[in-house]
Amino acid sequence: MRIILATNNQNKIIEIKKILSDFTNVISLNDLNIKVNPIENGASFKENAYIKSKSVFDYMINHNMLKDTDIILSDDSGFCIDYLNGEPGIKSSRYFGDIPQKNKNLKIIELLNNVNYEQRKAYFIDVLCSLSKNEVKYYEGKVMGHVAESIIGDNGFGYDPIFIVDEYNKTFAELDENIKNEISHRGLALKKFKKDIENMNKINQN
Ligand code: ITT
Repeated sequence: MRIILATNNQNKIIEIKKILSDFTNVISLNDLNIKVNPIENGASFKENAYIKSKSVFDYMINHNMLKDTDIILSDDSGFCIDYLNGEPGIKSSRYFGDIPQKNKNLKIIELLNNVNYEQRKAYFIDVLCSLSKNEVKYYEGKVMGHVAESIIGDNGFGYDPIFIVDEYNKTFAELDENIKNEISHRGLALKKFKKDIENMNKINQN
């Protein structure tokens, strides 16, 4: 069984490969020389995740590359802030347009200037779509926190330096990557995916 990661985000690939390190055959699009650029015009994380997996699925079918046991795994994720009515949400990667991530983080801090702790509530959400020739499945993970008042920490990527995770009262960018992967939206969704695969393998062995 190959698990093909349908993402162009290198940071996600690093995290997912680490979290799925028990599986030997986790492959990126680069590894297979697959070039896709799906238009994420779905109305939800779930729809966008499906669009990503399906674009790779179609590419592989068209190029005679898809094996019966292949799983195409995509991830649509987002940073949702109460005060901004859930934004950036599904627009997280294109929020404020094509500017450096650090500037996006600074703009969010500015938008929330003088906003109280309660209204700074935010969460990260991740919806995985696992697509094979036989079935499509979804797995969700969510982690609660607050928007920081400044950029804190050097680890991770994206909005990590402005997301204070409640469980640790630290930003994701301050946490060791293993801790982030243990508690993050992506880590939690992947844990469910992993369990499902392990259960399926057990059934197949019996
Ligand atoms: P693919 O569609 O190719 O997977 P993407 O970056 O466009 O890559 P998303 O559509 O899921 O992926 O965008 C989610 C954005 O939310 C992402 O670009 C980051 O800015 C942010 N994000 C998601 N997970 C994050 C995390 O764990 N830490 C920080 N920011 C994150």
